Amino acid sequence: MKTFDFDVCSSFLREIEFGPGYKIASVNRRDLMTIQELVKEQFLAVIAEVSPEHWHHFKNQCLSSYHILAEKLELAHEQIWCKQRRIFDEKLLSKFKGTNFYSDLRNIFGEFLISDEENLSYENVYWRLVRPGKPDVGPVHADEWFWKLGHGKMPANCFRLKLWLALFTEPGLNGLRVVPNSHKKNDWRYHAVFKDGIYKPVIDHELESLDLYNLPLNSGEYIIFHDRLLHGGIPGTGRITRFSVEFTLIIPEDKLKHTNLR
Ligand SMILES: O=C(O)CCC(=O)C(=O)O
Repeated sequence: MKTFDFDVCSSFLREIEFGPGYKIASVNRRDLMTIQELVKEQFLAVIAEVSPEHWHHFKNQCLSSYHILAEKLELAHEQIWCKQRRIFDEKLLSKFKGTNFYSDLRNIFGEFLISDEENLSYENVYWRLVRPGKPDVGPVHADEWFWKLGHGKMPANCFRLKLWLALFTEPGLNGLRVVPNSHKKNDWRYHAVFKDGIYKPVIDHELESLDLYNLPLNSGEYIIFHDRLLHGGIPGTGRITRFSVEFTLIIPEDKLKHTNLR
C-alpha cells in the first residue's frame, strides 16, 4: 500500500510551480464510472424536484445527451442548474471520498481539506454541465481573484490548488482552456462585478491577446493547477454536453519545502 512521501509531493508541486502551472493525470475506469454515477444520481434528484414529469425521460439517457432532451422539453436550464444544485451533498461526498482517485490524492498530498466557499459546513465538490453552443462555461480568470474578493475563508498556513476532472468531454472541443505559465506573472488585471450574491472577477484583458490553449482532455483525465493560473471553460464547440467536476484542495504549507506555492 502506498503512503505519503514528502519527496513525491515536493516534486509534484515543483512541476506545477516551475512548469506551466498545471499537471495532468487520470483516474481509473472504475472511478470514472463511479463519479459519473454520483453526478447522475444528483442530476436525477434535481430533475425529480424541479420537473418530476420529465424524470423518466432522463433516467435512461446518458448525461452527455442532456442538451437534446433539455431543448426538446424546453427546460429552464439556467434557473435549474444554479451552483447550489450542483454541489455534492454529504452522502455523495462520502462516496466520492471512497474512490481510489481520492486515496491517490491523499497519498500525493498527505492531509488536505477541500474548501467550503459556499459555507455549507462540509467540503464543496461540484460539477458543471456545458451544452454545445451555449454560454454555460466559466469565464477566464485565476482562482486567486475569487479568494481576494472575499469568496471563501482560508485556514492559516495553507495554500490552494484547484482540481478539474473531465467526466464527459470531447478532447479540445469542450473542456478546460488555460494560459500556460500565466501563474508566473502577477499583474493580470481584472475588476469585480456583483452577480449571484457575490463579487465575481472579470478579466480586463482581451481574450484574443492571451495564449489560451484548449486542453485535449479525455473523460477521466484531470488537471491540478496553480491558484494564479488563468483558465476558463472552452465554449462548447463539440456535439455532447460536457460534464466535469471541480474542487479546491487546501494543503498545509509544511509540504512546501523547495517550492513557493503561497
Ligand atoms: O469548467 C468551466 O467551464 C470553468 C471551470 C473553472 O472556472 C474553474 O475550475 O475554476
